[in-house]
Amino acid sequence: MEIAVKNEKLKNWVKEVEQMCTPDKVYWCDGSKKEYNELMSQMEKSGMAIKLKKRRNSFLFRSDPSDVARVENRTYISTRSQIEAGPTNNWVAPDELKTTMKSLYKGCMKGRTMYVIPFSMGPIQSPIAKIGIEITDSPYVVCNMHIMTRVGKKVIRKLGKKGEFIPCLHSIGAPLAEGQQDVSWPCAPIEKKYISHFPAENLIWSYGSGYGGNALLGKKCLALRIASAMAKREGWMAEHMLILRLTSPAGKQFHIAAAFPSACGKTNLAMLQPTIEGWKCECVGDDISWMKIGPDGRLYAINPEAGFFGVAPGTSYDSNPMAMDTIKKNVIFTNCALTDKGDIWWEGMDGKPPKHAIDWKGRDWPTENKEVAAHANARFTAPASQCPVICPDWEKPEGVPIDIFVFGGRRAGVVPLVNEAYSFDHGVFLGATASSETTAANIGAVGNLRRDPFAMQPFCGYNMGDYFQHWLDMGDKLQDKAPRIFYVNWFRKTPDGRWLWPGFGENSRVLKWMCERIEDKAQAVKTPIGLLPTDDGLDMKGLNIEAQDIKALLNVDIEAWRAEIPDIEKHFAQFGDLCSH
Ligand code: GTP
Ligand code: SPV
Ligand code: MN
Repeated sequence: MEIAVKNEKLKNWVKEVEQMCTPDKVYWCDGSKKEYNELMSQMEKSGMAIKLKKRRNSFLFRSDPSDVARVENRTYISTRSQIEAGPTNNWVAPDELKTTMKSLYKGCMKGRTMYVIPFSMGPIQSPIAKIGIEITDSPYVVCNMHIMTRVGKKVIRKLGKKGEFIPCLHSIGAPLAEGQQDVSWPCAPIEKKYISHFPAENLIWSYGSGYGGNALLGKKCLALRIASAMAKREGWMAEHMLILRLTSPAGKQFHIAAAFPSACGKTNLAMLQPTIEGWKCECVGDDISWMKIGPDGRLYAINPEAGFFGVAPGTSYDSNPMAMDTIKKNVIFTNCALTDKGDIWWEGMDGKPPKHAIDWKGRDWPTENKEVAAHANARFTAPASQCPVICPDWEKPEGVPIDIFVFGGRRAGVVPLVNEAYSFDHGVFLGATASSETTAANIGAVGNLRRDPFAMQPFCGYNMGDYFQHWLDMGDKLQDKAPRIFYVNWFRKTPDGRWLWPGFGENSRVLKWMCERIEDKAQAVKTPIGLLPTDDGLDMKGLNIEAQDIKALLNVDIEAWRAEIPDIEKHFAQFGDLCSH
């Protein structure tokens, strides 16, 4: 990079890391197209990237089969005392963890280039934005960061001499000995992977994985785990939330921020195509929301990211046409299948499956034992600006004012399609007790029911009990300007396993009810769990759905809810006296 770096702290840190990791070369990223193209063609030559014949400037990567998702059991919140990390986080004391990791980092970039990536989370001129510097030995990470964040000289310029940044150190943990042949997806074995956070120093150290949130450190590590701890200290919010703008036929705008656990429908809802007449939806963000109280006392949200790292399987013109149109060009695909024509494919894509493809492990597909062609956590990395329904205000420095919070999860039973909290504090209870079946976004069992409070269980950078308190405090500050809170479940099933609700674009019917509620235009039924739509409360015009299904979707089964209580009590009991204040 030609621009001179004047920030001494940054120069010193880069030097220190260079001495510890001993790369062959150090390269400062400028964020240019040229840089992206050069790295891609380098990776194409080395066999790591496959250029797709059928999609302009798009590439397919196949990860090592051991490195396909986040690793919650190798993720650490290293606060001074364990109480500060709380019962839901893995904890090792900072000194001990640093000693362990330093011995791994020692010489770990041998035979590789060390890339320095200056990036901004949030539009550079936004008062809510933060600067990070990621050091990595993965060119795949550099290219993904180009799409997911704002990278380059403009960040160095903003940083100036004395500016603050969040140091994010990443290594795939696979040094190359003299003459050693590289593999196409180098990484370290699971027991050597560490995704570590030191909130007191705003510091991130990641080792051993090249995949997603483990490696693109601006995302979960900075924008959620470190940012949530900063937000608690400074009185703002960093949440695992999509942001969308809904415009009514009368032209009134509503801004909604919704928290669902990983792979539970944020990208889909963020790009929703309403099926009800006259309503319009625009996407501001699909995964993370940073929110501050504005001068008018309302809560304003920005999307700190610049791209989407979306779940590929299940994405189709039927389920999410706007995502399909977003990924026509300039996309990085990871762990998707490759068709004979030179395009990608995954389970749930429109039309018939190809007769033959190369699966995510690089084998001929179909395989003998009928495995899936794309990994369940296969992802696309695409620029947000390519989304046809990106909101014209998605990069507005001050953000958009939030009217509605939505929580939810994936529950086959018990939880109704929608209910509204009686108050902000009741909404905090709904968020705090949110539950969902686990998905392939984390390495581990899929389909296990667990509490995932505010969809932040894997992402809260401090004691979850203190985080609940922070939510209550924000409610007190916002008072009557606080967003109204709703809870949804798109994933209800019949006993024989059929979806009760069509979901996707039809979810607009539920959002419309929320808007009518806050405008005082819709009645609600009081139930022990919250306020539900009346029998004719949801707009069902043009939707072919059996009356008994609607009844089931809006049913509050008192006995089933009573049966939840012991688990809710157990959930809260784990915080008990542990809270750190
Ligand atoms: P992360 O990026 O992991 O944080 O996930 P996300 O919340 O953005 O997940 P995404 O929107 O990509 O959802 C992934 C899965 O949820 C896919 O299998 C979708 O088909 C499914 N899904 C999304 N919305 C709906 C819905 O309304 N109904 C049903 N039945 N499935 C849905
Ligand atoms: C999630 O798991 O919630 C994601 C994907 O958004 S990752 O960036 O890998 O965490
Ligand atoms: Mn996510």
